[in-house]
Amino acid sequence: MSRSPVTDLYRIDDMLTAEERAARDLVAGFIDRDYLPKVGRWFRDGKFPMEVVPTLAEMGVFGAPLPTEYGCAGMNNVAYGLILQELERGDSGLRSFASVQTSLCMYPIWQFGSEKQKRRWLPEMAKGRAIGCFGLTEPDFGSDPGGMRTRARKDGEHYVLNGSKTWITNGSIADVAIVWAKVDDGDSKSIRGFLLEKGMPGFTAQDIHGKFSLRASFTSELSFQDVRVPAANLLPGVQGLRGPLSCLNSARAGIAFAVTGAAIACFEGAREYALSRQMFGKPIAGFQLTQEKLADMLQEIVKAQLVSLRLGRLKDEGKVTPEQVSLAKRNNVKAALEIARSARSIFGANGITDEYPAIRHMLNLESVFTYEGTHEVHTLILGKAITGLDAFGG
Ligand code: TGC
Ligand code: FAD
Repeated sequence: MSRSPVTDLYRIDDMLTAEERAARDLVAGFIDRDYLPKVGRWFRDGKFPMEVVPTLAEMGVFGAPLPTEYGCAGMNNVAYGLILQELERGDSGLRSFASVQTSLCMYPIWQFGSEKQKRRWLPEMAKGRAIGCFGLTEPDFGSDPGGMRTRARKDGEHYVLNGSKTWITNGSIADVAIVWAKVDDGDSKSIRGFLLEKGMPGFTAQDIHGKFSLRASFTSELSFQDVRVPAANLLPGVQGLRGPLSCLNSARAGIAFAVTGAAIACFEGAREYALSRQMFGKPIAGFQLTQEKLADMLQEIVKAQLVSLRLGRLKDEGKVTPEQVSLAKRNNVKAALEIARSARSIFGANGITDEYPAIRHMLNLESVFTYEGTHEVHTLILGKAITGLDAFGG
């Protein structure tokens, strides 16, 4: 699914439709022309470049797989995955922005929202005029979100929210936050989703600083102190942990596609460098040990591409299962992280600078390994599917 004959050894491109290739190539052109020349500065400055948002919207990135009746592009999941691959070839921060907007914010509004909520938010979000975030993780409940402490108490025509969320992508720049909270109605403590709007009294967001990863992305803490949320802002269509976990299925499938973009950027950069860097009187690409690294990288890229393409097709046929998503996220992120580390070594000392892409991708992929379900959580999801035994806790 790469445009280069070297990374598309298996001619996977031939398995794509003309529309899928066109969606990918449009975004690839933007990344090469407008994003990659500047990403080093954005990463150093620790800021997400808001100026790229209108262009992403014009290319149909936000809400790409959602229906056209809400102003979205109505693409299939393979085309959407390929777009994410190109965004991540730019930087994981850029892809994260699109994943959160689409899979974690627009998707739940579309899947579980009222018609009024859909009409209000989806067209604006597709145009990039409204930004969304997704608040599930809490300081003491990351891998185990079912234990969350954030509470929503019914009070007449409102719910009153108290609690906090952390590690929330786009938190400080979001116009709307999907916040998952336990509704405390005496006996019933079901998890529900709420649409919190920027500026609601008692709702604040603070950026997290000191990150070495996902620097070109805003990551925030959210705090709720007696936030009065109209009952009309409750997502009516779902309750229980199933709600947020359904959104994660969609985002995790996107990540499986996306990380191949980071892997390709590392592989291509390392190959080019190895061909030009001379040591012991010849290009380092001519040493067998370097060739082994490049062969391992290419082999993993080909496998990851095949896994994600099959996953996308299953999703488009409505046949995908959470276990299939876990396998793809687990395999492809680990492969991409190992490729980035190996590419970094080919660049030698130069590889620790941001003049070359490997270390930035490597650092970003450390977050991707942890978010959207850690590598270990996906191991246990597969372990449960294989054995029927739940090894999570208790
Ligand atoms: P468990 O008892 O297994 O399930 C509770 C209910 O949820 C249902 N369910 C699912 N539904 C849809 N999709 C899935 N993948 C589902 N997995 C489970 C299940 O059927 C049950 O439904 P019901 O109706 O019977 O109640 O739940 P558990 O508490 O044992 O937890 C299971 C576990 C550990 C796998 C889950 O909690 C988990 O996935 N933890 C990881 C948390 C996580 O991934 N957080 C991500 C936060 S968002 C983020 O990282 C964004 S990063 C930014 C970016 O993407 O760029
Ligand atoms: P913990 O759950 O404390 O895990 C720590 C370690 O223990 C991990 O290695 C884990 O695999 C392991 N572990 C935990 N339980 C088990 C077990 N049962 N068996 C074996 N090992 C176990 N969250 C959101 O809600 N919205 C966002 O937009 C968002 N964006 C993020 C952006 C970034 C840059 C990062 C880094 C995180 C983001 N997250 C977001 C949070 C992310 O989803 C969590 O970090 C993740 O779910 C893991 O939770 P934790 O960090 O609390 O780790």
